[in-house]
Amino acid sequence: MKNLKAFLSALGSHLSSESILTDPHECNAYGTDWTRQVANVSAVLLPRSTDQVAKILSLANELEIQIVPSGGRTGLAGGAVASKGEVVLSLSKMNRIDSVDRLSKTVRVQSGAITEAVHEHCKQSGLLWPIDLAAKGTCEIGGNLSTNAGGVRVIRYGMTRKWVTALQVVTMQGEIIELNRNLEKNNTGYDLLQLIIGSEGTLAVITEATLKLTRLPRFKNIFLFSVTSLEQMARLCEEANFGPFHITAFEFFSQKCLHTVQEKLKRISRIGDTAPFYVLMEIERSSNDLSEVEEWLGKILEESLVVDGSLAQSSEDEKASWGLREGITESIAVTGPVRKYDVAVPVSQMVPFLTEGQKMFSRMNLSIDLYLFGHFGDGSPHFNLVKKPDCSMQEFSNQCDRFEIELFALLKRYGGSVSAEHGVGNLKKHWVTYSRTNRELELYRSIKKAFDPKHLLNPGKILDI
Ligand code: 2HG
Ligand code: ZN
Repeated sequence: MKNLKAFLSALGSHLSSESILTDPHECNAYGTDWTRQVANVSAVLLPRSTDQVAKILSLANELEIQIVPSGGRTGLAGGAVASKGEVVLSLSKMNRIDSVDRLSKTVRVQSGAITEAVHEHCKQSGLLWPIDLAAKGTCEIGGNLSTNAGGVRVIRYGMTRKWVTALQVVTMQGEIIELNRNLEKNNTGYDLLQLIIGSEGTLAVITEATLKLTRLPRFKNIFLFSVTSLEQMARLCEEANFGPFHITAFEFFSQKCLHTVQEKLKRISRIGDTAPFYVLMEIERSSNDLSEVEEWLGKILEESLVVDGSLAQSSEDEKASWGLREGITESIAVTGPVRKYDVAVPVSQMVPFLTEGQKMFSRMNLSIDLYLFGHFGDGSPHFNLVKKPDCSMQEFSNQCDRFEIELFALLKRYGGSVSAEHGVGNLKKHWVTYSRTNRELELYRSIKKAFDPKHLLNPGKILDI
């Protein structure tokens, strides 16, 4: 990359030598994410402070160096991929977590803090940052914010953007900006904090955030259900909406997903595995008295709203139940090459959409396996296509492309979105027009230009400029 040498040597007086990596093997590990795209990274920078980030960005802007911000790199849309010789700016060393402010129920953290570490920290004060996803042990707060991550509790708490009261960001010109001053109410015009959240590192680099917290649920229970059909699943969900509790997760998976988690990860289900679909439902209650919940479960079983249903009796049971749902991505990853679709439709359209999607898949007669799972209660299913051993890589890729066209056409008819929670990255950008109008995209370009006129920050993500 042009000017790279000059850039790194200028940085030498601001960053220690351990904060600058140039060994290609070491660097490339920072240039990919869970999409496993091939990385091509010129250098990796590991700043320890916001001032260092500001220095890096202002120098990069001056010397026209392309920068890819990076967190835990667990993304599934290629938002943190550096494949064109960019310099990766990793926030991982900036992982400070301040003490919890119990009065305002907030905590200030740096971007590189691991999501699960933030959970553990807040738990000691009886509080929760309610963004919870299978990657929580590895993903970082900066990545959660940049992608407006979803996860398994959106049905109760919403997406990441609801749980932030302030951000510190650095622009490509190296300005440090504090957004929103930790105010719960700040009704003074455009909300730049919300603009940055979900912008996938294309507008500015998030260095710190004040996260909004809520009380830890007092009593939680986890059910596993098996159902005969999607219709039955929808009836169960509707019934649960009016049960004597709050639903905190309503997740589903197909029999194929269950069998794969059982086989590849040796996870055990306490209900049978012969039904076509399964539901993991988590609920929250304010009282310790389980009788109302047991009565509700009795009614569900009696009215045959499910094939089988079971309430976890111990924390091991609970962990085992979540292990089935949260192990799906990992078990699929060890099964074979995979193409992922993370789409959204109105919750009321989940049954017809998924029914048509499955029929379409069968009709196409592909030599691919379909794994269907996701967040039923949020209207956000995941279609994972996995290569069969006897299908060549080229054939797999062609067949996925054919399926993709049909899936997105169906999605369009249902007024859905091509990305529910994983973001656009470099994988979904060609389909953005299915979810956004041309006028919206024109405005996107103007916004990008206002922040980063030279197109140096996370180039080729969300949009080609
Ligand atoms: C989940 O819901 C994640 O577990 C990953 O969003 C989905 O692997 C996937 O397709
Ligand atoms: Zn998901």
